[in-house]
Amino acid sequence: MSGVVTIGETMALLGAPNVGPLQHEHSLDLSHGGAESNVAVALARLGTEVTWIGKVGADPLGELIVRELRAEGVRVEAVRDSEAPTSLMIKEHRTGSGTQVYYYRRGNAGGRLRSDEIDLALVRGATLLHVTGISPALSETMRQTIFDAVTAASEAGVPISMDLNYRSKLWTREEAAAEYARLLPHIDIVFAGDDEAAIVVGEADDPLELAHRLIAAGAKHAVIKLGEHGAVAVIDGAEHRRDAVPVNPVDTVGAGDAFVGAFLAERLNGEDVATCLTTAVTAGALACLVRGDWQGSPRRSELGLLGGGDPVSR
Ligand code: KDG
Repeated sequence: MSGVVTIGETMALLGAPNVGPLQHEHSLDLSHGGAESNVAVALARLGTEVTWIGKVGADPLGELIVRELRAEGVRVEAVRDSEAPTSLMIKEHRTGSGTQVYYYRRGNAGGRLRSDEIDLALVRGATLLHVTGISPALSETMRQTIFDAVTAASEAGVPISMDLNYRSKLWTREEAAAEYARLLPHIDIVFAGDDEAAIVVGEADDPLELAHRLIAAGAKHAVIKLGEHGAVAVIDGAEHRRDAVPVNPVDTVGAGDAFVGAFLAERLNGEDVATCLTTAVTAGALACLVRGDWQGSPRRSELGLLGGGDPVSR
């Protein structure tokens, strides 16, 4: 068994250290980010074995991604692309809580991963395959790669989780809806924001209705992430609701990935749905407190940090 396997693009990330217009920043913090590798870090920090598969440029930013993910305990299967660079993402914090993301990724290495470059035996031997709706938006090549991996996992009886992760800068709602509809029948557990679920199943006042509709569209189970309003889930036909853990966020980008990683870690540990949701909203809240896509994702020992008690630990 290769533990959880996830496939996707990870970019170098330049984050503004201060609140304010990006054009007045004189230096930026260098790190990395990518929805799938953020989930991988969240899983690894909670003790789940996980492999990230992706393509990076044969350049220092690609090396940074590989090295930092390995340092987080993620097994990395990275293809190096000598013909295209590693992608870049820049984050501006124009207000204290809002984040603006700029991508420099079109045609770059991350979207050029072909299925014949992936060891599909890793996918077939996984405890779970995790994919997102970002990869199919990157290129036709990546769309096919994800579909091939999903098909291989499906045929091998490996459960698949998918976060819809709609990115309006990459494709239209119509394009996304068609691809989500193609993938959903293979998906064991789908994660989506309420706005993302609506792309494929239409608007609904009650998020539980969205979860039921995602299941009607083919997924076995569905979890709707509602940010500061918590989350709802329909698992094995049963409905669940969970409030958020209130925090003052400084950067919400990546919080959904911390949520997904935590939910999956608990589910793979055999925990009940209430525990999965509690750990997930806690991880999401902790992730929001730190600038960076994954740095705030909690280790197991940190899950109680928001529970009150003595603010100083020594
Ligand atoms: O979910 C966080 C991601 O949005 C971020 O890490 C970068 O993968 C990314 C994307 O496409 O936005």
